[in-house]
Amino acid sequence: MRARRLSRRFPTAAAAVLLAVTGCVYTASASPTAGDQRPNVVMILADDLDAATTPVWQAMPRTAALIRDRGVEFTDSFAPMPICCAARASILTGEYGHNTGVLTNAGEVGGFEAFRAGGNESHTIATTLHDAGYRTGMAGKYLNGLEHDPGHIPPGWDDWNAGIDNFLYSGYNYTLNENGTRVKYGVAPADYETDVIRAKSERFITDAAASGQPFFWYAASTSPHFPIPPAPRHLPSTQPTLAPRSPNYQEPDVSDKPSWLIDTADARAATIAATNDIDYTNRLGALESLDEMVAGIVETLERTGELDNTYLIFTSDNGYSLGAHRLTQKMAPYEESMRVPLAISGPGIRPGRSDAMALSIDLAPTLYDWADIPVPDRVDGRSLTPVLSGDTIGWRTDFVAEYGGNGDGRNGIAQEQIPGTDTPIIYALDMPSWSAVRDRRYLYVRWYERERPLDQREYELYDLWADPYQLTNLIKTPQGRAAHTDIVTDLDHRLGELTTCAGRSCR
Ligand SMILES: [Ca+2]
Ligand SMILES: [Ca+2]
Repeated sequence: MRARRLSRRFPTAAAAVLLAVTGCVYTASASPTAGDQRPNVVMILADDLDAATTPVWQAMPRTAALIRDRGVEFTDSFAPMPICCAARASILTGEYGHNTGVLTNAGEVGGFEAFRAGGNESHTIATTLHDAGYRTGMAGKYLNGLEHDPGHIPPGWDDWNAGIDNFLYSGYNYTLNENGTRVKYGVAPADYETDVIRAKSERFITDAAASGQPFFWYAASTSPHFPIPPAPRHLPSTQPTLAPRSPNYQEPDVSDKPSWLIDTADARAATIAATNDIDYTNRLGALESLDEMVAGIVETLERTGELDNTYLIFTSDNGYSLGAHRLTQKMAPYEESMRVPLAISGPGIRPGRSDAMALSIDLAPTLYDWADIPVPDRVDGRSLTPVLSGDTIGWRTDFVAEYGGNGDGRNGIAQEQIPGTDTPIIYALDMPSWSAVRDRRYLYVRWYERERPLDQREYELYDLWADPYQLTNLIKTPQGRAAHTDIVTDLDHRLGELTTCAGRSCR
């Protein structure tokens, strides 16, 4: 298998010699055998855990020690579709939102139903690995909107434990579809969501290890997504903590921002003042059980003798704004929404850090590479395996990011109730749709993609070298636009290319 992986990277005489010497070429098979030595994969997905403001590794010291320090930490990892459902759709398929058709959580370009209607369920990481002989399983959050068809079990999953109502976000009182049986959890400490997912993770790994079949496990707690509280055992130690006051916290001058943000800035600032620090405190507390879950998973892999043959991924579906630019939640093209933690450890990976641009669409092809499955043409992402071994030659230097907005003509100032809560009623402010291109130096955003004709869009340009906190949109004024004509022309052209890319043309 090692030889095969090398051969993909060095399709030369050297690989042929290696193959001749080892005689080891793995052929993917739909009928697993006890001698199947392909590596296992465990992917642990946090929900709304940003990498820009929250000190993730300090908050999760076990995860830092057990995955990050044993593997590669990606310091420039991004969620190009920075909202739960769109992000998860891209993780499951390795495709950008314009190709999955899922650009937000609900509506015609969002949610589980858009994902299924677009035919995506026939080619996910689950179907691909399952068809290649892997035992596959998941527990936790699948895609927003699954509650509309709670009995549905997507193809490819051997062990299915998905939340089928929005109580999952509260950590209690939720129902899981456990392989066709609806199991309601209550409000006892033992019902706490992250702990239940931990137990299911440990059971799956134990059973799969005993079977000798290579496995893929997807642990998807909603922690630290609002409003999940800390586990009961962590409540006493969860002390009120102020969210970090980054230079863009409650950005005083938003006159450079698009009109929807200017129009709602006061209401947004008031919301942040009322909720942000409480939210941050809860998030830190909730991360403790997530950190313990990671430790439990690694211990189980060690106990079953599988750790040395298992790749571990820790990341988040999207980032989160803790008051940056007067924004809560995610969905924005700014750093807080798009930057996610990513650490990967496993066989052959030497500890280190990488500033290569890693995207959530890269996870699926990386898994396929590990499992010796050819990456399908339709996949937009790139396998991270060269980067994981230190080879970044020819790696991407830009990507497209996309958000579908609420899409109902409300011009981005609509309010929605946060799922999983009844009292108090807390509202989150949505925003219009956008497309953006992000390269090493610039962020270029086109707003109102679905709400307005092209000649009425609004634009932003940030020079991240000079303005890492995105405080000054360089093209808000006519003078600014005149001074940046060339770079805008280039970035606008690139945006046009990437918003219509597919498969190889995205890579
Ligand atoms: Ca999320
Ligand atoms: Ca500003």
